[in-house]
Amino acid sequence: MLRNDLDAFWLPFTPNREFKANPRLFVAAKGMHYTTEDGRQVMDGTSGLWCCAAGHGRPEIAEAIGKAAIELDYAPAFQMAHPKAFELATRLAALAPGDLNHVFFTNSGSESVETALKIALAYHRARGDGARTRLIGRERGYNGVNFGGMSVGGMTANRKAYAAAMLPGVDHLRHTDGLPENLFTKGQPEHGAYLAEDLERLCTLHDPSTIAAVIVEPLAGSAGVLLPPKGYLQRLREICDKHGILLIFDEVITGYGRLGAPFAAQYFGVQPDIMTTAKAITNGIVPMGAVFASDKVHDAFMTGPEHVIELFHGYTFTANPVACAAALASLDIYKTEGLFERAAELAPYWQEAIHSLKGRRHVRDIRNLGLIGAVDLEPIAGSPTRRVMNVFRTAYAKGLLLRTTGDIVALCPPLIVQKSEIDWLIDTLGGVLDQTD
Ligand code: PXG
Ligand code: PLP
Repeated sequence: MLRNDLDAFWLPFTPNREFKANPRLFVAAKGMHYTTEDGRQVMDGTSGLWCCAAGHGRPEIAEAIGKAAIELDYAPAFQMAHPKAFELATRLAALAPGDLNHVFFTNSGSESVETALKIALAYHRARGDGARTRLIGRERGYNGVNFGGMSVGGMTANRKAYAAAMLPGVDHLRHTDGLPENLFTKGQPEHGAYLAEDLERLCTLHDPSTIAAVIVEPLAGSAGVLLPPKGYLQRLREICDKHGILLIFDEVITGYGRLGAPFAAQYFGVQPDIMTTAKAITNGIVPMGAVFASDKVHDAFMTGPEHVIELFHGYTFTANPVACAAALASLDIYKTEGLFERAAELAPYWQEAIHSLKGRRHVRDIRNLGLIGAVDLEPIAGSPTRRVMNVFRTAYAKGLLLRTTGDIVALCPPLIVQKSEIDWLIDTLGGVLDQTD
């Protein structure tokens, strides 16, 4: 490949010069595997980027997309609509917990987060409580990369170059990772529900009447699979209720079966007021996101004169017909193949498999929930992420795609994974750890 061919594409979240000196290209994908440019099979340990729950190359979705594109290529969603948008919103609302009955479509997780934050602010204003302008996020939270999500997010590297452009009036809860008493816990950690009291502290500092919403990932994926301690999310919900604050769950990773329930809200039994999703809504095949709002939130907007727009927000590609078709076909697969139930059934096997890596070289913690796992490595002193990148490259050479963040290996295989494939994945990773300095 000519160097010129690689020049124009500026890769996201990638060291471009290093990558272009030694590029990794996929040219096809089917089931659990990618095919590389040089014809190798690579097992997808990460469902793309947490997207491809039903595995790759699903003809049902591709056919639905093709049919939709021929039938109705594009329809505006401002002042117009098309039937599939309503069908999909109704299907999604039925799948969502409690009374999250209203769906606003976006094109990514980042847009879903911006939408949720704007709905939260506008909700309070619509109720005559417009002094509630503060947003509370969490350290090490990943809520996408646009200005709102970056501001409420807590990923230092994603924030530092834009310090002057953060939203005003944002504060952060502490994260829930790293309590020594929780190391190597199988499943949800026992200790640390008290960390939710941070929200009371921020309420005392700012006065709760100034706080519009709290946004957290029920399980933080991107920062390295940080689990909520037992009782933590319940306590956040109680404090929000006490003070009239909206609770937003960012379910961009946890949505659509990853934990063995449709959404993490159902898995943990905690009801948010607003929920953001994307990624697996279309099995990753075309971009789409969906924000869910409760009856209370939605209905607060439906009070003024009926000819006036209630929410000044939306995207050109909101409810794009082809994306709607892809999402409907994906939901069909999830349902007919019982993939959410399958994830729940496989979770104990996955848990034992990943925890079998305890005691291997460099491993300082292992975490898991549903079909998510993380192997947390001791960094090389003075050279953070170098070791995990070596693990990543060696695994890739052996035919296993991992995802890394900090010095953490994150794993989230497609929900179609077989037990024998879990065994191979864990064996391969163990071997790679043994041979990595
Ligand atoms: N919220 C959460 C919780 C996410 O995980 C976003 C918002 C933003 O979504 P978009 O579609 O705008 O990227 C995300 C995205 C990783 C990884 O390796 C995670 C994400 C994206 C890319 C890589 O963990 N999460
Ligand atoms: N899974 C998916 C993807 C769905 O869309 C639905 C319902 O719409 C369900 C599960 C729940 O299925 P059932 O109503 O058959 O219990």
